[in-house]
Amino acid sequence: MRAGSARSPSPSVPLPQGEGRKKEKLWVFTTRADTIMGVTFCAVAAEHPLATHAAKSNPKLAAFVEECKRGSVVEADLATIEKKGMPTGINVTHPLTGEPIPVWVGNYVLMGYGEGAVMAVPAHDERDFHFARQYGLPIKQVIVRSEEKGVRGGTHPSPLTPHASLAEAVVESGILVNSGKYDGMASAEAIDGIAADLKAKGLGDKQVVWRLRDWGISRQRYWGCPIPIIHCEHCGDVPVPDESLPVVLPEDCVPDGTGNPLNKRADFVNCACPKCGGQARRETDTMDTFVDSSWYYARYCCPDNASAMVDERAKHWMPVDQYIGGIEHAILHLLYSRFWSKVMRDSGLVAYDEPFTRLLTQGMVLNEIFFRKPESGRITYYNPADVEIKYDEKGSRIGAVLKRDGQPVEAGGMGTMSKSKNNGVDPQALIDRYGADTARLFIMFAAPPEDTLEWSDEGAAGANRFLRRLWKLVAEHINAGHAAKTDLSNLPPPLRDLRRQVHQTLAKVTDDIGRRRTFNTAIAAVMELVNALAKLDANSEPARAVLHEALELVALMLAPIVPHISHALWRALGHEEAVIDARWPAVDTAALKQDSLEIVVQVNGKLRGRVSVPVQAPEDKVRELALADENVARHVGGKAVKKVIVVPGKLVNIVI
Ligand code: ANZ
Ligand code: ZN
Repeated sequence: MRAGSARSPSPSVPLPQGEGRKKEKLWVFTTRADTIMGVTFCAVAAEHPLATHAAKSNPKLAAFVEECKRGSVVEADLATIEKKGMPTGINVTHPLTGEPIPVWVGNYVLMGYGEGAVMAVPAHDERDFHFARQYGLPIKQVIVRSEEKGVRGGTHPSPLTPHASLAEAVVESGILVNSGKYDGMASAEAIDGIAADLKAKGLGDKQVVWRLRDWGISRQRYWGCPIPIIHCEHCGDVPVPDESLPVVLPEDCVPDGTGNPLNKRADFVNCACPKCGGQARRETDTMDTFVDSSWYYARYCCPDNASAMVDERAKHWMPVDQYIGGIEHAILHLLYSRFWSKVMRDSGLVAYDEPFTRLLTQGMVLNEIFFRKPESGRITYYNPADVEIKYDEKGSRIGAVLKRDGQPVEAGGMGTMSKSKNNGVDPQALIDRYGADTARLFIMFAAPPEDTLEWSDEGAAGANRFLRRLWKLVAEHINAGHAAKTDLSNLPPPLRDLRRQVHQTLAKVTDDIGRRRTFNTAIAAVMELVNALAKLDANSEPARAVLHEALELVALMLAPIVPHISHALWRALGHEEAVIDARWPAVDTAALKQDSLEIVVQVNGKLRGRVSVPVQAPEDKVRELALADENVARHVGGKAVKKVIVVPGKLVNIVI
C-alpha cells in the first residue's frame, strides 16, 4: 500500500502521420514527482495501447512486443530480469519543460500496475539506470543527498552530470538540483510543489495507489484445511453442499515424500458430483496454514458454532487484548491477520477493525553451543546437557568435556536455541528436578519478555532457592499459631515502614505485570520484600499481623508466575478458595503515606549525618533537627554557622 503518490502525465503524444494529429496524453504513475526534471525517456509495457499502436507500423517492434508478452509478469522477476527495450519512434512532451521525450517499450514495465507506463529517471531509479546504460540513453542527475549539498555549502554539482559519471542510481530522497524553480527544495516539498503545478495545468494529480496482490492460498499438501470444491467434467467446479461439510481428510495417510498424498487416495478423490451425480474429483489442494492462523482467535470465541465461522460472541470478546508471539510472527502472520480481519469486517462478520490491541514480541532463548570440528568433514554439535564444564581450584572455568567420553569439546558461545546447533533444552528435565513453578520463575526472572533469555542451570537453582525460602517463611509463620486481629493503621514506626514497603511492592508489581509486562522486575521486587520479611523479628502481635498480611499479598502477587506454590501457600494462610479465584489485591494507599523522610546532613559539603524529619516539617524545623544531630554538632564544634542550605526532602548543608 502506498499513500500520497502522485501521477503525472507527459501530455501530447503526437500520433504518426496519416492517423490525424489528435493530441493524446501518456499517463504515468510515479512516487517520485521530485525527479521529474531528470526524465530522459518514458517506458511503456508491451501491452500498453501506445506500444500496440506503434507496433502496427513497425514489424521489429511487433516481434519484440510479442516476445515481452511471453515473459514473466511477476513483479519479483521484473526487478532482476535483464532490462530489454525498443524505441517506439514516438515522442511525448515533457509537461513542465516542453522538451520532447522518446517513448520506449520496456520489458520491466508492468501493465497491471499504475498506468502501465513510467517516466524514466535513470539517475535516480535502478531499473531505469540499467536500461539507460544498456541503450546509451542520457542520465540526468536532479537530486543530491542532503549531506552532499551541505558539504558544498549550498552549491550544486555541475549541471548535466555526464552519462558515465554516476556509478549507480542515487535512489534516496534529497535536495533538488538542475530543476529550475524547484532547485534547493527537499524532495517532499518538491513533490507537493510539482504535483500542485501539474494539477493547475490539468496535467496530473496526487493519487493513492493500493498495491494489493493476489494471495494464492492453495497448497499441494496433505495437512491443511481442505478446499471444499468438487471438479465435474460437466458442471465445472462445484462447491461441496453445506450438508456435506466439513470435508474430512483421511487420517491414515502416509506421506511418501513425493507430492500431495491425497492425490493417491482414490477413496478421497473419487466422489459424486453434487449437481449431476456423475463421477467427479474432489479437490486435493489444501489451504495454506496462514489462512487458519489469520482468524483462529475469533473462532475461539465461538468454537461450537456449526453453521457459521463466528457469531455474536466474537463481537463480545474480540479484539484480542494482548497478543504474544515470537519474532517469526512479526511480518507475515500479523500482516495477513490484519488483512483477513478487514475482509471479515467488510463482510459484516465481525465488528473490529484491528484484531490485536497490544502486541508483545517475546525474545529468543539462548544457550551455549558446544562442538567438535574434525580435521576434515562436518562439525558435530553436542547438547549442553551432555557436556560437563571443567573448573580449576579457584572455580574459574577452564574447559568442557563430553560426558560420554571425557574428551574435550569446544565452546562456541551463546546462540539461539536451534536444532542445527543442538543446543535446545527440554524444560521437562528442569520440571522433573525442581517442579514447574521453578521453571516458570526462572524463565520469567531471567530477562524482560522482549529480550533474549540466556538459559542457565545456576539461574534455575537460584529460582528454586527463593521458592524454598518463601515456603519456609510461611511454614514458620503458620507454625507459630494464628495472628491476633490488629489495627494495621496504627503501627509503631518500624512496622509502619515495613508495611509501607509491602504496599509499595504491591503497587509496583501491579504495574509491572498489568501494564509494563516486565515480570522480571515484579519478581525482583517480591524477592526484595521477602528478604525484608525474613529479617523481621515477628514476636509481637502487631509484627505477626503485618507479616501475615504481607505473606498473603506475596502469595497473590506470585500467583500468576508460580501458581502451584502460591495456591498451596494461600490455602495454608487460611483461605478456602483457590488462589486463582482470589481477586487481585488493592493497594492500601494510606499505608503508602510516608510521615517522615530521611535527610542527608552535610557540614561544608561533607556527609556528617542523616536525620529523620516529618514530611510536612517547615524549613526552620528541618534546620533545627539537622543541627541537633550529635555527629553534626561535633563537626560544627560550636563555630559560627555562616549559612544553612536546605534542599527540601533531600539534604541540608551547613557552611561554617
Ligand atoms: C519515476 C521515478 C523516479 C520512480 C525515481 C522511482 C524512482 P513503488 O514505490 O514500488 O510503488 N513504476 C510505475 N508504474 C510502473 C509499472 N507499471 N511497471 C514498473 N514500474 C512502474 O514504485 C513506484 C515506481 O515504480 C514509480 O515511481 C515508477 O518509477 C515505477 F527516482 O517514477 B518511479
Ligand atoms: Zn456434475
